[in-house]
Amino acid sequence: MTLKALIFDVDGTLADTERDGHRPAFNAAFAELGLDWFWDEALYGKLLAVTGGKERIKYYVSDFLSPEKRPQDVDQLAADIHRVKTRCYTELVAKGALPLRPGVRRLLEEARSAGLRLAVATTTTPANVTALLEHSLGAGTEAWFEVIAAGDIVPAKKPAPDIYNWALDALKLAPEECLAFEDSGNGIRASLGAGIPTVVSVNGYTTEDEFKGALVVLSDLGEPDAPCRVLQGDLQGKSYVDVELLRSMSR
Ligand code: XBP
Ligand code: MG
Repeated sequence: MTLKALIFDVDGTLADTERDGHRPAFNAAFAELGLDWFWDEALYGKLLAVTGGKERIKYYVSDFLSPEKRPQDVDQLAADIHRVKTRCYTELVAKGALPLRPGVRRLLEEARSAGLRLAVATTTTPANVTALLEHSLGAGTEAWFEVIAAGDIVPAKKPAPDIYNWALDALKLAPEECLAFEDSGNGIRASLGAGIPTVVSVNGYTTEDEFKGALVVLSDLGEPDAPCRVLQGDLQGKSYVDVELLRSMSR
């Protein structure tokens, strides 16, 4: 089938947002709400096993807090924390704290010029996607993405394929007409679960994840003057990901 659309995950793929973005935003929300919780880098790496900020908070309460320290109404508390956290996160993004990863801007611009359709499929909250695109990619660039499938619009978050199936339905495309870009084990299980061939670019939290079935696993998408490293698969002698390579991969 002919490649028609590129579907991008957000956190860890467009930008390295978890360690220095979401994590400090969660900690700022805990402090603002008077909770003595603190998620350091190592603990946060464990908590990333669960996607979705509200779900991650509940996972922390159930699996990391001793019974006597667990709050009463966890659902309400998770919602309250998450509302504050999302404000903290979008404020952090607005300060330009989270630059795009290597190759992302170049590939997006190249894809647009080549007439490929663009979409987002992410577990994160829609407001976070808007903030990241506006402040890290540039004003008005949210319009580059025909479909933004994000957060709670589907009942089951990654690794369930729901968010990718939602994006395919909205694009009215078959999975074989698309390529997905992911950073994590949860993410690729979601994209492959929807039948979409997937390119992985790992980050500090995901290098040890399982990426069985990926087209390639890379250090990042690379730049002409900053080659990426190939961790799994074959980049056909290229040192960065471009549209020509993607077209040849999706044949
Ligand atoms: C990553 C996630 C999100 C973020 C936090 O999403 O799992 O939950 O960690 O964002 P993806 P929220 O890799 O699919 O972009 O707090 O808004 O969920
Ligand atoms: Mg991700």
